[in-house]
Amino acid sequence: MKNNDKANPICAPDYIDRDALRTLQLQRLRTMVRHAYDNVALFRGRMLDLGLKPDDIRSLDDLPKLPFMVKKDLRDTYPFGLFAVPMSEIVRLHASSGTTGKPIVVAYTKADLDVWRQVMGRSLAAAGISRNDIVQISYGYGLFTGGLGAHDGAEALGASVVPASGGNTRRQVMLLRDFGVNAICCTPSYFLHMIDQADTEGIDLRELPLRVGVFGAEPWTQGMRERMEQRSGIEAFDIYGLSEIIGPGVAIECHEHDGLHIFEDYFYPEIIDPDTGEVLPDGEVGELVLTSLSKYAMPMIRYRTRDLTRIISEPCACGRTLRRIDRISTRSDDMFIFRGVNVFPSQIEAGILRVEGASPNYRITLFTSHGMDNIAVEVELQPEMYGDDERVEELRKKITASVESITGIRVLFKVVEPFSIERSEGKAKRVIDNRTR
Ligand code: DLL
Repeated sequence: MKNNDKANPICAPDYIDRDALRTLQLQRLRTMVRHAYDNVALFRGRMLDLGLKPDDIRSLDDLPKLPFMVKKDLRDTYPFGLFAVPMSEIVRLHASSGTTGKPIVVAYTKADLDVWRQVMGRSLAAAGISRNDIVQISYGYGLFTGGLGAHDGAEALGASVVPASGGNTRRQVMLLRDFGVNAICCTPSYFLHMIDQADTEGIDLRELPLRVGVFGAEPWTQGMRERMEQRSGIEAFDIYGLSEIIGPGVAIECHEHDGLHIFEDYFYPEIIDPDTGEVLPDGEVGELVLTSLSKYAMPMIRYRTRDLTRIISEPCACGRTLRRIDRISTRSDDMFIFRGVNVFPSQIEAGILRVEGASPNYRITLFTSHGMDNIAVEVELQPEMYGDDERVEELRKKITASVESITGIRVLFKVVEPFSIERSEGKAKRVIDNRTR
């Protein structure tokens, strides 16, 4: 059902008049800049270096004057160096493991948790979830923000929450069926795993009351959406967020599925040229920079996310006044350079899934041979094709051509046995880099 959330008071800010929104944003921004300046040494030092005082921020157009924050700032001040309130005010800590070394640590005051609960509640409402639904949360609970973030949002909506966490996929499928679950929140790769598990047990998810999936924490393509929706009968919603800013609930798709609405009353988006730091106009693709407009434990001002997208400012048919971002198909960190060509794993996924009969389970390995970079991509066979060598070879050729047409590079494809690629229960690791440099 479309726009069924308009009547829900929790969603009122999604339809705020844009002038009123800008007034609210400026007021919150000024409070945050003052709070960070007074309480975070790193931020104050950078402001002083630039000769800036909090009162110099008089309009939203002054935002680009402020210094950027980056992930390294969190690592350099590990664990608590960016906290802006005393520990007695902090009621929750989360951490994200990242790729190397120490995790980054994030913190919340009671007021911060209220904001998070609200934006996650609004997110789930935008996906058509209400107090009448049973919601299974299969993001990992713990230091990862996915589990508890989605949990609190679903509870705020008054839905019946099944806190399944990740793992034990057989039990997940059992819960989906036995509890008559209506909505599931997990990574898209984990949902694929559940679909496979259900298949193995002869359970057709399309026959269950399951109707909505809220998927995020990793990039996924339109092709992946189609596969999942077709095999499970659900409507899939893309949800975006990151620990540094709050966790899940920064942006979500509405029923139009044409970009993700950013909760701009709490998160101010900018797009910059990743090389020069210059702010780009709406519509142009670049790095997403976010400012948290109400985050007291750890204010993040002009935080460079490394995620590439563009801002869509045209009005959405759903009636929300919040601007949208395009699906985050990629992180600048995930890009690899292959023989001089920039390649994103999502391009390879898109190429594979354009081919009918290709499975969405794949793994990319980069390796060096005779001093040259090589890419090998393994794609699983659909069980029904197993043993039919002619069809398998035809599939391999089609995938090779499809990926070449998108990326411009010729990739070595290997079709492997069904279920031979390790399944993910959280964020999938799609690329293994064995190159020697
Ligand atoms: O992944 C928060 C989250 C949990 C979002 C559950 C959505 C659902 P981190 O572990 O800090 O936090 O990872 C954040 O994951 O900068 C993106 O690169 C990526 N990411 C998150 N959501 C999406 C998405 C959580 N919908 C990093 N599409 C971000 C693409 C995403 N990438």
